[in-house]
Amino acid sequence: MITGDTLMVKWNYTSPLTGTWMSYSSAVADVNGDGQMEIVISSDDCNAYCLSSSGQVKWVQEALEEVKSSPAIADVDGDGQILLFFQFIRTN
Ligand SMILES: [Ca+2]
Ligand SMILES: [Ca+2]
Repeated sequence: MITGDTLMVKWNYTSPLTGTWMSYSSAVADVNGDGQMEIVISSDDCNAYCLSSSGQVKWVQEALEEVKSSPAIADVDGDGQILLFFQFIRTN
């Protein structure tokens, strides 16, 4: 995360499985409806990560396949519940 005013790195997060940077753009939204924004990150380590605004892991979702896209987040049917969309590449 980089501050908007000084462009200083505030914190960063690397895959705990590979130790590498996440390859795709992140998405920012209040995914659990608590009024605080979360950062959702796709990873080619076969997981999706949800981080707090301070960089703490809130959840990790195993994807079984490499996640090959940035997440999209929206309430696509207008019921107040948002959905997270990821694109995977099946290797077999
Ligand atoms: Ca939230
Ligand atoms: Ca919905």
